[in-house]
Amino acid sequence: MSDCIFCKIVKGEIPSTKIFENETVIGFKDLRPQAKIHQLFIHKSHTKDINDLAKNDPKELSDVFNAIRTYTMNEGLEKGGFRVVTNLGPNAGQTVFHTHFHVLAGEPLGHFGS
Ligand code: IU
Repeated sequence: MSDCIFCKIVKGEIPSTKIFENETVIGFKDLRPQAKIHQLFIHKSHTKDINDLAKNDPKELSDVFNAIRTYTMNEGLEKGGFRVVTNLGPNAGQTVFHTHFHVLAGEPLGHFGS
C-alpha cells in the first residue's frame, strides 16, 4: 500500500534498524521502545491487522512466527523469556495499520493477565 509507513520500511523508502530479514518477513527496532529489547516483526505483504492477515493468507502467520522463533533463538532470548503482542483497533491502541507483532524482552516485563 503506497501510503503505509511499514510498507515504506519494507521497500527501504524509510530508514529502519533491521534486526531480521528473510524473503517474506522483516524485523526492526521499535522507535519508541517499551522494554530493553523491543522489536517489530511484519510480513512484507500488506494487511491491516491480525484478522485481515488470517483471512488473507494464514501462511503469513507461520512466516512471521517462524521468523520470531529464528530471531529469539539466535539471540538467546528463550532463556530469559519474551512477550509477543499484536494490537487490533482502538481499544488495543493500534496506531499503525500494517499487521505487526511486538517482541518484548531483555528484562522482567511484569505479569500480564490475572
Ligand atoms: P501499535 O501496536 O500500532 O500501537 O504499534 C505501533 C508501533 O510502531 C509503536 O510501538 C511505534 O513506536 C512503532 N513505530 C515505529 O517503530 N516506527 C515508525 O515509524 C512508526 C511507529 I509511525
